[in-house]
Amino acid sequence: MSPLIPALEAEPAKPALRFGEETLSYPQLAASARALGARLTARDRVAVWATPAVETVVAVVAALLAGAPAIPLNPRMGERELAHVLTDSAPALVLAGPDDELPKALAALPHIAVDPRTPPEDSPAIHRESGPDSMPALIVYTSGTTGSPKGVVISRRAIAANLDDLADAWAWTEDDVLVHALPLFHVHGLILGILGPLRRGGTVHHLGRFSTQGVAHELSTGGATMFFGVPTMYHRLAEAVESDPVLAQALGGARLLVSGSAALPRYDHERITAATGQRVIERYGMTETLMNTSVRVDGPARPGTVGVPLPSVDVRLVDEEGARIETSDGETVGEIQVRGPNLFTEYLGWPDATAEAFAGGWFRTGDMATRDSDGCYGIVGRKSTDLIKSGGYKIGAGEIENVLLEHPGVSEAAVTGEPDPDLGERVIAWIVPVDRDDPPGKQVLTDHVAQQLAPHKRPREVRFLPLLPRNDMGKVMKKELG
Ligand code: MCA
Ligand code: AMP
Repeated sequence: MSPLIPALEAEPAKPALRFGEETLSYPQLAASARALGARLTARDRVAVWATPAVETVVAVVAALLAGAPAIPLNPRMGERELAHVLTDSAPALVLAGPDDELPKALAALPHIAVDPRTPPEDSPAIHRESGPDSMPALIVYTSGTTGSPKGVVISRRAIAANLDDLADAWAWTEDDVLVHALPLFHVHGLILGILGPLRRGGTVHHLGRFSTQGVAHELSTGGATMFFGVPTMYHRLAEAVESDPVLAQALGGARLLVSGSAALPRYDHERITAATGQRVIERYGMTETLMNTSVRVDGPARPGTVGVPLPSVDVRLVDEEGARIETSDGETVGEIQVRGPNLFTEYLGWPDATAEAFAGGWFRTGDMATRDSDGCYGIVGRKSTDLIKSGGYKIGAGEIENVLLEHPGVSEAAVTGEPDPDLGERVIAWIVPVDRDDPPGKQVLTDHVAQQLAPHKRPREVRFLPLLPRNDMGKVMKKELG
């Protein structure tokens, strides 16, 4: 098999990563990941406490070298979610930074403190990635419409094929330096944002936390050539850029600005282009499929579309009966289905859910789109009202509803997404209280959710109702809420 990160063998004398003041060169990253990798056993799953720090990258790279599937964990996950992920994925051990404080559920597992410093020369080390390309590399947890999140098993082959497709679409090379501010426990931040630059032999500068000034600084004086962000970040850049000539110049000078994880509204595209002369490129993907389409740097700009299929990805539109839509009129809407080496292997431990996700070998994304005469796809919405995208995070309504229903003051609960200029959508909880005259406090309910789930899943607003609108079958009609 060919290595996922060839530069770990070539060891160019250049920086691989920079997080704040901390920089690791390729030889340093290779040495620390090899030493840590030697302490891991192939095929034992390892949980990685995925803070935005150098330790997370060393841990993931070590697991890749050892052939141990890595499960990146959101360090802000609530108790319920963490307990679920640990039971569902049964990691053999946890990798975390030496100063990280782990919650009780994790502290009970065997644990290795990740040390990014160069190990002594005589310490045992793994020298090459081993095992077949089809081996699971990462298990990334993602929300579904109902129930708890599922572990999406992603192979090394899928990652390699997809990153090479993106390199082709974006003319991405070892000379690129990425400015990065995304979390490291999802596909966008971890695969595109970290493994992407490493596979190319390039460099990534992580800001730790997003700020418009941080992005401006890295693009203007920090040597960065590109930025990957979610639409919320671009919205904040668009808000700031009109009155900030330094930011305008920095964005204008970038080689590539890429947005994804949710739709970037045309208005934000236009504001950024007007202030900087720069166009933002959109690409479309999903945890289960990695990236499927992108606007190409060598193609037409097409703001408001997610571009054309990547070279090794087959994309089709399908109507309600499951028939392929042949027209490319920019109007006919169908579900996007995809096929290719980019697809996930399975939902960990959920064979039925895996089987249901496919139609004759095609993965059913649940995203609805049109295709125009240039072959560009335009996402128009989702099949399900039970999935919410807020700040680029996918949030399943069912998971939040289940937690709300456990509160003694809640009789019925429905969760919806409402348009929000900054977050894309914001989470709204609709509650039928047990006692209409004495409903639970709104803050009490959001705190209850925040304790069990990650902060981005907590409702921004709670609204009380005497009853939920239901159809004859008793199903809540979410479109009537609001
Ligand atoms: C949230 N907060 C609240 C409430 N809700 N506080 C009180 N009441 C509430 N109801 C808190 C948050 O915890 C946070 O706390 C603070 O308010 C600000 O929240 P917010 O503005 O939402 O977030 P932010 O911290 O400013 O971050 C915005 C962000 C972030 C940086 C855009 O949403 C983000 O990193 N998004 C990236 C998501 C992502 O990576 N998606 C990729 C998925 P505190 O201040 O304490 O932190 S992979 C994918 O989608 C596919 C593959 C793809 O195509 O990429
Ligand atoms: P996740 O499950 O977190 O990986 O989120 C995947 C979902 O994000 C997709 O199914 C789409 O609904 C959405 N998505 C990702 N990129 C885009 C984009 N550029 N435009 C619109 N929606 C997007």
